[in-house]
Amino acid sequence: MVAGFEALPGGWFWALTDSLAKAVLGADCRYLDTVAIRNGPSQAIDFWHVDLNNYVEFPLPAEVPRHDPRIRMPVFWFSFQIALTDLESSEFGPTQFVPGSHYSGRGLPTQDNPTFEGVGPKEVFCRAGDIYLFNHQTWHRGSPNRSQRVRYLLQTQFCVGTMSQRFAGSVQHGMTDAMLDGADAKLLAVLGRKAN
Ligand SMILES: O=C(O)CCC(=O)C(=O)O
Repeated sequence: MVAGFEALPGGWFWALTDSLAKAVLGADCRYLDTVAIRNGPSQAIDFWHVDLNNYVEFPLPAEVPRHDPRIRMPVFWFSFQIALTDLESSEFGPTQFVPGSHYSGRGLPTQDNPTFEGVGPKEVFCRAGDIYLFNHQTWHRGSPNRSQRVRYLLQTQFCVGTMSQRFAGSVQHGMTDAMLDGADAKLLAVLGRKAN
């Protein structure tokens, strides 16, 4: 776990993530946590999954093939991933997603090259400093790091305000008063320290 709060008030990282998170989740969103992912050679979170132990938020019965594409699926929480090392080709272990799979209403049908409506995994190639957002309901994984380079990513998560209690037991921000010194009302609100 990386606390990192001392870098937040007024910093570029905070300004970027706070404004983007509010655009996706609404003004009442809450910051959850920031973790670092470090994958040495041949390491990865390489099993296909949706997050929270494959928790499908909008499951469908077998006879309903998928969610209606005209619906904009609600997003309750999501991650930013910020590459700290280049992930410019497959050997470096880019994150993989199965596009559209958050509309499936199902968990992973297979670990072997899963597809949704004929579309297979796509990789996110990026350079250190690039940032991408993803919905945890989309089938995803970190592909195996087949290089000798260590792969570093920063992952920062936000959720809608009404869901913040869902994570209260697992996310321990552990902020001291000194770390919050000078935090403005906006920052306190998104940390759940004060009503909006
Ligand atoms: O390492 C990655 O790019 C994916 C991480 C991941 O799947 C996760 O945090 O749930």
